[in-house]
Amino acid sequence: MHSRLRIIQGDITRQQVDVIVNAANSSLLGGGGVDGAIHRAAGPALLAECRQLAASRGGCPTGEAVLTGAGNLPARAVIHTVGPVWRGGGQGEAELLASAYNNSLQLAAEHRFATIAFPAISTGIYGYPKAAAATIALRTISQFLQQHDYPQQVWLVCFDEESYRLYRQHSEQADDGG
Ligand code: AR6
Repeated sequence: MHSRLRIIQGDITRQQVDVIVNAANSSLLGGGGVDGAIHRAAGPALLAECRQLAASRGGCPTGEAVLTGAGNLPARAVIHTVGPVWRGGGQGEAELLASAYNNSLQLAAEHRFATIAFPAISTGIYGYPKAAAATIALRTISQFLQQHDYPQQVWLVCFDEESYRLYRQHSEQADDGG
């Protein structure tokens, strides 16, 4: 695993980083899971900004990412990305999940954010198998870090113990060349 990548367990809304990533949906108008938690913690200013973006650009396609302010969150900004809904793996899900990570990292690099925190995109309501998603997240982030100076630190924030253990396990396998 890349030395600028860290895996932690916790609540992404509480992380003291420059920017946190939201696992949003294409409407950008909020939802459950981490999206709901981020909107609750950020307050109404975030939803107002998302509504404006939704109206001006018609939301956010799967695999892409948009930037907003962070309302009451400790972070300075939020990147909203849309992961794929799992439909069995034959609908381009892996490429779309990698794009969600890549486009979020690209946006963070463009804005020179030093630190960014990601949730495990698509692994909740969207049903992406956690182990497969962990492999893609770790590989995509590591490759990006090899090629870019920004962001300087990436945190993968696992909400539950099971995800945390799985991500740790996969990062160790990657270190072993597996
Ligand atoms: N901090 C970190 N991770 C969290 C938190 C939190 N506070 N809360 C949940 N997770 P999900 P998706 C984890 O369902 O699968 C929404 O309705 C959770 O355990 O939030 O991409 C959107 O509007 C899981 O591992 O996102 C979309 O409609 C991971 O975050 C849809 O859900 C992602 O789970 C997106 O589904």
